Amino acid sequence: MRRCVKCKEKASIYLPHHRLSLCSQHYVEWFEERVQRTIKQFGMMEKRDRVLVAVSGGKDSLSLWQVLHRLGYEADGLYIDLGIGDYSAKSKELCKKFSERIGRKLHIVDLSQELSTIPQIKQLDSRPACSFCGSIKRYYMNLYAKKLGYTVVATGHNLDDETAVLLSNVLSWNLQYLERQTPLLEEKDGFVRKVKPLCLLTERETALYAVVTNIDYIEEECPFAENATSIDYKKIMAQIEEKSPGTKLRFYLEFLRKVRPALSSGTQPVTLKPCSVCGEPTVGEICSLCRIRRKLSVKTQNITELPDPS
Ligand code: Q46
Ligand code: ZN
Ligand code: ZN
Repeated sequence: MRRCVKCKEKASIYLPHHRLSLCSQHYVEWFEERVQRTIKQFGMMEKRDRVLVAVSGGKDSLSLWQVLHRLGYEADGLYIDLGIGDYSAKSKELCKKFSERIGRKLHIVDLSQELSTIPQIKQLDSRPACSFCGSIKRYYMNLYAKKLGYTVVATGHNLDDETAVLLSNVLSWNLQYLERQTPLLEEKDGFVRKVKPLCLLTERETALYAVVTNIDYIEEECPFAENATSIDYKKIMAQIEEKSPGTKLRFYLEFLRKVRPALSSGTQPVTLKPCSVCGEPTVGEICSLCRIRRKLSVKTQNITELPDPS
């Protein structure tokens, strides 16, 4: 029988890549300390910062919100209602309930009012929903963080998310994306600082934390997620991790330690300028969100210009 390394009681959790056995109570302590250490290690934020946590109703973002709150950070939530049927309705309710539970404010952005819902945009965009949904979410997170006076945006990306993206970027040698892959993006050119305090914790570890601390989170996946290529990369990484525990953590940390610094000194920094339509930072003339908005308005015009069937 495995025993908790802290209290010697029966362990309920074993973390193979740390060779660590813990009881539930000490697991929660370990998890929260690891988040705090990650924040310190990368200089992500200070207690004086105002933090906006991007919450989706899933285990990662709600766990992150809870940990930051327990660690004493001034952390509120931002939920973007993407209008994806029951999935959005249910996840919004869970976020509201959770914000009441921890007594912190939840800001809600309704995409149907701001732009259009993800399923509606999907009808006129041939790309996988996740590719434009991701940039829409980043746009509104940044915009609302600035509007509401937050100094940091925190997202619940975990080690599995980070290594899946890293593997995909390495396989295509996308140097520009690799250079931007970091758990801390400093405030710059109209972007609020962005941090990923769960980047050294696996999906399984976050799920355990959510279960042990009774977080009510949405278990269903977004209906568009099944087409996401990142799922395949996650599966590959999981197979390697199974055979050789610790690979994911090593892959990610060694990239940050050895490869990324060399990349940032060798690549040309991307120049950003204000979008000529909305003024938000972008690499081109018009930002991706305004291009979607333009497509939507063309479509609406076409609909209104159709002859009256009567
Ligand atoms: S919400 Fe949006 Fe995700 Fe759904 S459409 Fe893809 S990116 S999967 S985290
Ligand atoms: Zn214990
Ligand atoms: Zn724009």
